Amino acid sequence: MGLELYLDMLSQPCRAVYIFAKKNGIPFELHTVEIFKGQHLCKEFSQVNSLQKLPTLKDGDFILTESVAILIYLSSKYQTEEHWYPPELQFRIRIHEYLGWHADYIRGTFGVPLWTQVVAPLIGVKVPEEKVARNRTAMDRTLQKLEDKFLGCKAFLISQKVTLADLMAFEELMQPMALGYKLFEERPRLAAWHKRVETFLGAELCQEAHGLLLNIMEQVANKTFPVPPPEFYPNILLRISKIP
Ligand SMILES: N[C@@H](CCC(=O)N[C@@H](CS)C(=O)NCC(=O)O)C(=O)O
Repeated sequence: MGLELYLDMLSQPCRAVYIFAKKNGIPFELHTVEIFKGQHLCKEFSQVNSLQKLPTLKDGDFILTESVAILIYLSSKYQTEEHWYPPELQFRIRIHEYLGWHADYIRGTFGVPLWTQVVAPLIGVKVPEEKVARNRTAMDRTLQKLEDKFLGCKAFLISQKVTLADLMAFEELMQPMALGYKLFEERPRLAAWHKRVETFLGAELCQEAHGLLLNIMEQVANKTFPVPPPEFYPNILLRISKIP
């Protein structure tokens, strides 16, 4: 059995893995696991990944979780172009510096609007306005740091070429953008960076990867977005309760 990827295209790290594999011509079998239908909690998927998280990679008997580990595994195993994960120590370590910061500040912040605007209302929960406003402020502050500290005057976050850091950031920012958030209105440098990443990845691949997410508001309006099953409510409520 070849490479298998368990993904939900509504998830930022899943899309990063999907785009990376597609862009680099890595063949894989896709298993779609729909989180909002609670499919990641079912017995079949739990036997693959007892952590019940996506993305998950299966390569023969080898099972791997965590998007960053998966991206590094794929880049090493398939010897993708060096710019993604450059061998030079100081570039490589800058990617990890970024990804550490990303885990603390980007992840968990830019994913919040999907929970407050889409998932919470679906299960009849109203997230207090002050939390929504606080999240918007946190996004603005984080974008400022992304622009000043990481992007600076370079073409991409780490160097003049695309790396795993750009891909992870790009996908995370897609989440609120798909819900209509204008992230770059007063940030021309970040806007230009975003355009460069999109151009590098290619419009067709971006459309393919973002299709589900970009349709989300339509799905909600048409009531075709899956209403999570009750057994998934405790996870959802826990996630929502963690919004600062
Ligand atoms: N640090 C992990 C995060 C994985 C993660 O949180 N995945 C989410 C989807 S974005 C998930 O599986 N959520 C299901 C749940 O927590 O119940 C990574 O980057 O892979």
